[in-house]
Amino acid sequence: MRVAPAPDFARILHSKIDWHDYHFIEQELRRKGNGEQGKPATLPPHFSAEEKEKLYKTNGFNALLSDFISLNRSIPDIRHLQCKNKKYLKNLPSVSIIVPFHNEHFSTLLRTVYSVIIRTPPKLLKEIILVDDFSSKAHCKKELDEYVKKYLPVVKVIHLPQRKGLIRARLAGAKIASAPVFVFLDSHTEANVNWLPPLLEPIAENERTCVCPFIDVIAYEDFTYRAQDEGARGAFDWEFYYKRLPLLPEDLANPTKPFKSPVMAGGLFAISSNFFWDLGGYDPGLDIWGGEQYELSFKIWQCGGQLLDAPCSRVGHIYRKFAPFPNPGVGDFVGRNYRRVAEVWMDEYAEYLYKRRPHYRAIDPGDLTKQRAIRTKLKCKPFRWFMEEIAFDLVKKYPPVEPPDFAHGEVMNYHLKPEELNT
Ligand code: UD2
Ligand code: MN
Repeated sequence: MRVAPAPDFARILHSKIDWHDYHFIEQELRRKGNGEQGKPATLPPHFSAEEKEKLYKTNGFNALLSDFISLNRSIPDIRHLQCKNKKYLKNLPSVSIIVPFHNEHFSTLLRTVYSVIIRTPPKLLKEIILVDDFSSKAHCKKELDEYVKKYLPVVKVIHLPQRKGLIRARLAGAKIASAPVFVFLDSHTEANVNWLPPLLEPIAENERTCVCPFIDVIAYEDFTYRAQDEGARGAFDWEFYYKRLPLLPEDLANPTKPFKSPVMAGGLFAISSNFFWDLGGYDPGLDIWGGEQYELSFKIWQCGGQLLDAPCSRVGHIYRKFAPFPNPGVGDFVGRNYRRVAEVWMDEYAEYLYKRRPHYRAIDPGDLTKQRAIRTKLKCKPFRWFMEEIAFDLVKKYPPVEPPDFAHGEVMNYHLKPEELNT
C-alpha cells in the first residue's frame, strides 16, 4: 500500500499571499464626488454659518459637512510604494474590532464602520463591536440599533448603563469579543487600503506583540485625507504629552517593515486577546480619557512583549479642533489616571512627572493593589530598563531634569559705541 506523503505543514503555515482586492481598488479609483479620494469637501451653499457652528461645537469638527460625504467614500492610497506588492501570511487570525464612542456624530461613526467593512477581507472580520459610552444624543440609541440591524449584520452595539469613560468602554467591548485578535479604533476613523494584514502578521508570528497602524490626518474642517508624517517612534515628555522620536537608521533602511515603538498614540492598535488579558487588559481604575496609552505601552514592554508600528497599515483619524465634552463631574480624571500609571509602572521616574505637576502628589490614585499584583505576577522589568533599552533616546530630546543654561548674558550690536551702552 502506498502511503500519501505527509503534508508540508511548515510550508503551508508560512506561505504568503497577496491580500489586495484589486477589483475593489479599481472601483474605488473611479469614484467621484464630495470628499472622494480624500479631497477637500464642501458644504452645499444654502447652509448658514450658524448651522455649521451648532454641530461643530458638540463635535470639535465640521460634523455637518460629514453628512454630505459618502459613508463609503474613497481615500487615497498613500502607502509607501513598496507596500503595494507586499505579501502577508495566508494564515492570519480573525479580528473583533472594538470602537468605544461617546456622542459620536452619526455619519462619522458609520463611516468608521463602512471603511472597515469595505477594506477588510470578510474572512478576517469576525465582528465590529460599537460600545456606546452612555451617549445622550438620540441617534446613538434606537436609530443606531435599527440601522445596524437592517444594514450591518456584522456589527453589534452595546449601550453602557452609565458613563464609564473610553478605557472601561473598550474593556466592556473586549469582554464580549470572540475573535483571537482585538483591534481598537476611535469612532471617527477611516481604514485605508489593505490595512489589516500588516497589523496581523507580526501577531501571527509572535503572540506577545501589539501592532499600531500609521495614523493619517482627516482634517477637522474639510475632511481632506493626508499623511501626518512618514513614521516616527512614539514617546512622551515629562508632563505626559505624547511626542514622537525619529526613526532609527535600520527602520529607515526598511521602509515597509514594522518597527519598534516605545509608546502608542492610544486609539488604534491590534493585540491578541490572549496577550491583552494576560496583561490584565487595561487598569479599570482609569477614568474617562487619558493615560491608558502609556499604561498599555509600558506593560507591553516591561512584561516581555513588543509594540510595533506597521508602515503599510494606515488609518485616518479626525484630530478634533477642540475637545467638545464637558467634564462629567469627576474632577481631574487625567491627573488621577496619570498618577495611577506612574505609581504602578514608572518607579523612581514618577518623580520627574510630579516635579513638573506638583499637584499630582496630592491626588488620591485609589487602590493600586491589583495593578501592582499583575506587575509582580508577570515579573515585569523595571521602568529604568524600559528607558534604557526601548526609549533610549527619549531623555536626550526630553530631559527629565532641564539642563542648566549653556550660557547667559546680553546680546548687543557689535558696532555700538561704548558711550551708547546702558542707555
Ligand atoms: C487620543 C487617542 C484616543 C485615546 C486618548 C487618550 C488616537 C488617534 N486617539 O485621543 O484613542 O487613547 O488619546 O485616552 O490615538 N470616548 C468614550 N468615552 C469617553 C470619552 C471618549 O467612549 O468618556 C470615545 C470617543 O468617542 C472616541 C474615543 O473614546 O471614540 C477616543 O476619544 P477622543 O477621540 O476624544 O480622543 P483623542 O483622539 O483626542
Ligand atoms: Mn479620536
